[in-house]
Amino acid sequence: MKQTAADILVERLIDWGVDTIFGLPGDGINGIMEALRKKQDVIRFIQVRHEESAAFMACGYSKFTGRLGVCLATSGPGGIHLLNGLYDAKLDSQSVLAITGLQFHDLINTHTQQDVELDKLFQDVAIYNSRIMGPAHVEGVVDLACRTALAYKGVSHITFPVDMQSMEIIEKRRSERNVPHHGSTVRAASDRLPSEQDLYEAADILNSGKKVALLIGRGALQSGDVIEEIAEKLGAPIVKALLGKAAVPDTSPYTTGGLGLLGTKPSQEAMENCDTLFLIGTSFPYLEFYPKPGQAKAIQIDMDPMRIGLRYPVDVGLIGDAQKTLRALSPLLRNKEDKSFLKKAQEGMEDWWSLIEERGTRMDVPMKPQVVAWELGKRLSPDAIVTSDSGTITTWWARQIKAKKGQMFTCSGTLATMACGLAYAVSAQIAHPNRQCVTFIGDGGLSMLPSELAIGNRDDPTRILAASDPHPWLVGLDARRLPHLHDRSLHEAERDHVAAHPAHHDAITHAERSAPQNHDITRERGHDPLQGKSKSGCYHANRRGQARRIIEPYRADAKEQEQRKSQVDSLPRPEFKFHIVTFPQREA
Ligand SMILES: Cc1ncc(C[n+]2csc(CCOP(=O)(O)OP(=O)(O)O)c2C)c(N)n1
Repeated sequence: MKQTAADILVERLIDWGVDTIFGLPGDGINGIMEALRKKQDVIRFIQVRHEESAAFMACGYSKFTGRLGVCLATSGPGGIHLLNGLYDAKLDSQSVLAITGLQFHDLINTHTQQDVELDKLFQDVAIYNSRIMGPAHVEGVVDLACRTALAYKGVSHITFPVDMQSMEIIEKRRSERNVPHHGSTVRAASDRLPSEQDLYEAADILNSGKKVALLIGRGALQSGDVIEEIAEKLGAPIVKALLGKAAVPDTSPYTTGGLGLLGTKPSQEAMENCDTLFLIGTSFPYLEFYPKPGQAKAIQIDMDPMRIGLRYPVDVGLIGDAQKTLRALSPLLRNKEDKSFLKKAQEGMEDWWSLIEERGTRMDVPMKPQVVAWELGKRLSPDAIVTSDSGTITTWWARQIKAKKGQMFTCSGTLATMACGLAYAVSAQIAHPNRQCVTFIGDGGLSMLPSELAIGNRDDPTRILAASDPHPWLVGLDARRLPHLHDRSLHEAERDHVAAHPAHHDAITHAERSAPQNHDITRERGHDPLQGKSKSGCYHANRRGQARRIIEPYRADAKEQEQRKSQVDSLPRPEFKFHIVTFPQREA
C-alpha cells in the first residue's frame, strides 16, 4: 500500500504517544480520516457532535492525563468551531494539538468553498502554527507541533490542504536541504530546579514572616503532601485558586478552601492579614483578592519564568517544578513556634463549614442548589473526577463539594467559558474508563453543547450529570455576583427568599420517592451510590416535587453503531450512560 502524507502525520503522532483524537469528519480531512482508519488498532478517533467539544475534550484529556490532547476538524467551519475550546486550553496552559483541513492547495485564496486560512485565524491562540506545504514537510512540522505544545503547555496547530493529505510520498520530490528523518520524537525533561541562592533567599523571607499565607493553583496539583508539610512548619493557611481545588483536600486542617467570588471568608481574611505570601503554581487572575501591593513580602514558584511577578510584586521568584522545588525548600524552613495565624484561619473554617453544611442540608423548596452539591460531594467515589461548567453553578461546585484525596476537580479556570463541563467529563471518562466522572453544570451550559450526550449510546459505565433548572440563570448570576464573600448578606438574601416562598416538600426527597428505584440519586447502592444499573435518562424534579423523565437515551441506528464500533473496538474504551439529575436553582 502506498504511503500518503496523512499516513506520515498519523504515524508520527503515534510515535509521540498519541492514542486518542477527538474530532468530527468532513471533506476537508478525508485523507487524515483514511489514515486514522488504517491505524485504528493503535489510535482511536472519538467522534464528537460539535468541534468545540472536540477542543474541550482535548483540553480535558490533557488536564486529566498530563499528556498531549489532540483534536481534529475539517476545513472552514469545522476549524472555526474549535476556537473557543482551544482558547480554554491556552488560558489554562494545557498541551493541545489541533489539526485542521485546508482547501486544495492550488485554490487557497480564490474564494473557493470553505476557503478559510485557519493558520491565520489561529495565530493568536497557537504557540506553534503551521500550514503543511507538501508531504515531505509533514514529519518535521508534526515533531515541532507536538514538542512545542508539550514543552510550553499551550496550543499547537497544523493545517493540511486536503489534496496533500492523500499525496503519495515520493522521496525525490523532497527539497535538496530536507534530509529524510532528520528529526526526533524524543521528549527531554529537565530537573527544573531553582538556583540554591534563590532557595535560600526564599527560605529567609518565609522564616522571617509572622503571618504566612500560601496560595496554590493548578501547578501545585501533584504537591499536596509537601505543601501540607510546609503549612505545618510555617503555621500557614493554604488558600486554593479554583484549579488548585484538588491539590490539597478540603478535609485538610491546613486549607481555607477557595479564594475570590467562589471562595471562602477565611481565605479572604488570610489574604487581607498576611505579611508574607507564598504563591505556588498559580496565576489566580483576580488581582483585587490578593493582599494589597506592599502589604506582604512574596515568593512565587512557577515553571514559566514569564509568569513570575505577573499578579503580585514578588521578592523572589523560584523557577521550577513545584513539587521538586518545595522538596528542596522544605529542609530550609524552620518550624515556627507561633501558629496563631493558622489557628485563626482554622477557627474561621469551623464556622465556614458549619455555614456550608447548614446551607447544604436545608429542606426548603425550591430546593437549594447547595443541597444537591453537598449531597453529591458525600456520595462521590474516592477517585471521582468532577468537572464543572461556568456560572453560578461553579460556586456550589467550588464551595459545597469537599474535594477528597484521590479525586480530581477541574473547570474552565481562566477563560471561564460555558459549555465545557460535559465535554470535560466525557474526556475524563475516556482517559480514565474505570473512574466515576461527574459534571456539575447549569442548564445554560448544558444546552449549549448537549449534542455530546449522543456519545451515551453504549453500554457500560455510568456518567452522572447534575444540571440546574432552566429557570432564571442570568437573573441568578446578577443577584449573586457580589455577596459571595459576605456570609451575612448571602445568608440574609437566602432567608428573605425562602420567607417569600413558603416551603413545599423537599424536591430531592420527592425525586427519590417518585422516580423508579434504579434512578434514585440519593440512595446508597453498593460501593458506588451514583452508579445504578439503570438505563440512561434524565429526571427533572418539578415544582410539585414530582420526578419525570425529560430526555430519552439516544440510540444510534445500527449502521452508525457498527461504524463507531469498528473505529474504537481495538482500544480500551469507556462506555457511556448518562444519568442526568436536574434541580431547580431557585424559584422562577
Ligand atoms: C461561552 C460563554 N458565554 C457566556 C458566558 C457568560 N456567562 C457566564 S455564566 C452564564 C450563565 C450560565 O448559566 P447556566 O449554565 O444556566 O448556569 P447557572 O449560572 O444558572 O448556574 C453566562 C451567560 C460565558 N462565561 N461563556
